Parts: sequence; C-alpha cells; structure tokens
Amino acid sequence: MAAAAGPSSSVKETLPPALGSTSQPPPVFDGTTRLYICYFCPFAQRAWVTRNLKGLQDKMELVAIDLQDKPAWYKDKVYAQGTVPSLEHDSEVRGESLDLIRYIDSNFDGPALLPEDAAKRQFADELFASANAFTKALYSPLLSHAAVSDELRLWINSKLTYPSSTTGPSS
Ligand SMILES: N[C@@H](CCC(=O)N[C@@H](CS)C(=O)NCC(=O)O)C(=O)O
Repeated sequence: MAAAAGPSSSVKETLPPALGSTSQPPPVFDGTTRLYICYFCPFAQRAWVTRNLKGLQDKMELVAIDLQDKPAWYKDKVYAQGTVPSLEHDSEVRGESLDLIRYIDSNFDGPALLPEDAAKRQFADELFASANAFTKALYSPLLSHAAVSDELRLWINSKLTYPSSTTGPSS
C-alpha cells in the first residue's frame, strides 16, 4: 500500500460494544454505511485498518459482532455467509476481506492506498495472496484448537525466515 497521507488513522474513536445474541440489529439498509467486524478477527481487522487509514471513521459506522455469541440476525438480515468482515454500502452487503480492502480504497474518499501502476499493483496482489495464505494457515488450527502439524510448522517457518539473514524469527 502507498503511504497514507495525513494522520487519519490516529483519530480517537470510542469503540462500540460487541453485539451478541440478545442484541438488537442496527437498522439495516437505512442508508448508513456499516462495517461489520469482530475485534479479534484478523480478516476483519484488514477492512477495519483500511477504513481507518482512509479516515472514514465518521462515514463508515463500525458494528462489532460477538462471534462467540453470534446474533442470528447477522446471518439472516445482514450477510448470509455469516462471516466478518462485511460491508453494508449502497443497499448491498459485500464480504471477503481482501475484496473489501480494494472496494473501500476505490469507492470512498481518503488517500489512495493501493498503487495505480500495474506492476506495483501486481506486486501488491502477490503480497495480499501470500499474507492471506499465511494468516489462514496460522489461524485455522487456532480456531479449531487443532495441533499445528510438523508440515505446517515448517511451512510457517519458511515464511518467517528472512532470505538474507540467519537471525530471522525462525532461528
Ligand atoms: N475469507 C474470509 C474469512 C473471514 C472469516 O473466516 N472470518 C471468521 C472470523 S475470523 C468468521 O466470521 N467466522 C464465522 C464465525 O465464527 O461464526 C475473509 O477474508 O473475509
């Protein structure tokens, strides 16, 4: 991502409480732009960081969902996939964190985060894909409380090893 101009990400914001199964839904499709997240979800954090870097704190309402006690209305009324993040905008709800980074960057005000140059853009896409594979590989066993296999451990280590250094995080 290109360097974001201005101190948009340092805006102080009072974070809303996470909504659970007994919480009322927000007035969905009332024209408000809403980003549904879970504070602890690394995928949701991507979209949340993008919103903040663009300085959209006042234009994109944050709705935190408690995934341990997920409200039924989230899947029924907001996003049928039931995952976070999702973005309610222009009477539609979109998901998939990497798509949302691109969507928020190109459809909202604020500093452009992704490069316009085709080669740089391709590099950004490769970085996204690599970071995504890494997060998924690390997060899936954590979520399912499964043991990390030796194969996965080796793969993660290979991603953490700096090519020109023997003192990277894997050593
Ligand atoms: N590929 C999706 C993955 C999103 C995802 O798996 N989010 C998890 C939380 S980290 C989720 O919403 N899980 C549904 C649940 O826990 O009920 C993306 O990148 O947006």
